[in-house]
Amino acid sequence: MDIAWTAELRGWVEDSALQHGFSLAGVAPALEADDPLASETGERFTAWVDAGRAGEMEYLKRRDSDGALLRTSARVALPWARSIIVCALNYNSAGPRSIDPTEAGAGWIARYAWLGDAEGRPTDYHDDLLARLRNVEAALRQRVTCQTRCYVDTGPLLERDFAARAGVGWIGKNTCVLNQEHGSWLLLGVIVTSLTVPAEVVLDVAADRCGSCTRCLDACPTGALIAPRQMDASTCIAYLTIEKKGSIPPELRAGMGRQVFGCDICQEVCPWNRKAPVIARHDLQTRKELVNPDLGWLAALDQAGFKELFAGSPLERTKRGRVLRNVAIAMGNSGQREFVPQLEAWAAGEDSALAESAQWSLEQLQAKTSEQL
Ligand code: B12
Ligand code: SF4
Ligand code: SF4
Repeated sequence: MDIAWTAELRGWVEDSALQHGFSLAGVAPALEADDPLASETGERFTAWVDAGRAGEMEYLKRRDSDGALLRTSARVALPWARSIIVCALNYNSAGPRSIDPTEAGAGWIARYAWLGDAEGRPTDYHDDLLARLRNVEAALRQRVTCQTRCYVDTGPLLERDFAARAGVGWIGKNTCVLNQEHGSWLLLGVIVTSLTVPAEVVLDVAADRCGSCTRCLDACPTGALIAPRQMDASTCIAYLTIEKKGSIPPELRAGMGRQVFGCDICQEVCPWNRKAPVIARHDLQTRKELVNPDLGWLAALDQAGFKELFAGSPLERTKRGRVLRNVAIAMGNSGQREFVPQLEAWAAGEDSALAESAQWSLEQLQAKTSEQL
């Protein structure tokens, strides 16, 4: 017999998530692919992939044997799925924003990658959230018999869509999940379950509170937010700096500014983040050395230095070569002539994407100097 959610079980699981360190939690139904609500999302996602918006992120384009994109419904890849527990962790810190004035020559690493443990060692949110989810999952399975699977990022499902349907927050025009109290500095983890959602259990759906605001769309330096809630990920700085292999299209480089890993701009300008609470936790600290890091310091990291600083952090997966490529572009955008020797050394090197990016940056600095003469 199918085991179903009750209002009491749902309240209990949400409390359990908070006890295990999450800031918010909720439950969303995993609807059948032909349910009108799910098919609307599925059609939107399919159109997005077909329009080339996913760039080179091949994992987003995975299909089942019938040709359906896995992410169009949780039930495509996980036919037993009936509901999704969505847990969110606030990772805001008291640190500055990338749009605040700072030293010339400082780069930017996205806020979520600043996280370290109590001793200041790098932490990857995937590991941290997964450990917390597994505790909630174990507690749930002690209480009821059901099938479960935990994911942070890696599951074949649209986490933000489920977060909105679980009442965790609404999907802002910048495509991020936003909560009225916590803003959008939230990382998501999900527990897929076989627990059904009976009609009498009313689930929360967060109301859209973006109103007439368009600050995120106006602030995006590369125009990646092509319409409210629609991103061309292939031009988003987070994609270019984290996911894109090889060379970055030259026409997008100036817009990248000083971003070395990820991009926070469309969240920093959001009025809902002005009063977002700051994470106050012993086990998740801000690694201050990663806030406004000096580009020259990042450039000087050899393989061993990179490993010491980033092993176990989200930058590890992007690897040193791609991070240096981003540093080279940020140097070109900095207007700082002091970076010329480093760029010349890279331009003469063997890594073709790095050499070509460094050459581009040398030309930017040259053009800037000519302008000033
Ligand atoms: C691929 C990916 C990216 C790509 C593409 C992002 C994108 N917007 O699609 C890139 C590399 C650019 C990226 C960037 C970032 N990412 Co990312 N990313 C993912 C990943 C792995 C898949 C997202 C995906 O499927 N995108 C495809 C698009 C089409 O789907 P979607 O973003 O979910 O968009 C849905 C809504 O827009 C919705 N929608 C559109 N219109 C409407 C209208 C209504 C009424 C409704 C209800 C819904 C709706 O439909 C879409 C499909 O359902 C998820 C984890 C996961 N498994 O879901 C993390 C995830 C979305 N990323 C996350 C984060 C933190 C980031 C960054 C902040 C990192 C950084 N600082 O650089 C930036 C934020 C950029 C931004 N403005 O979104 C978090 C988001 C948390 C949050 N609060 O929203 C996630 C959930 C990871 C996690 N586990 O916490 N990311
Ligand atoms: S993360 Fe940066 S580049 Fe991407 S949509 Fe937001 S502002 Fe634009
Ligand atoms: S900046 Fe404005 S439009 Fe964009 S997500 Fe925030 S409230 Fe919504």
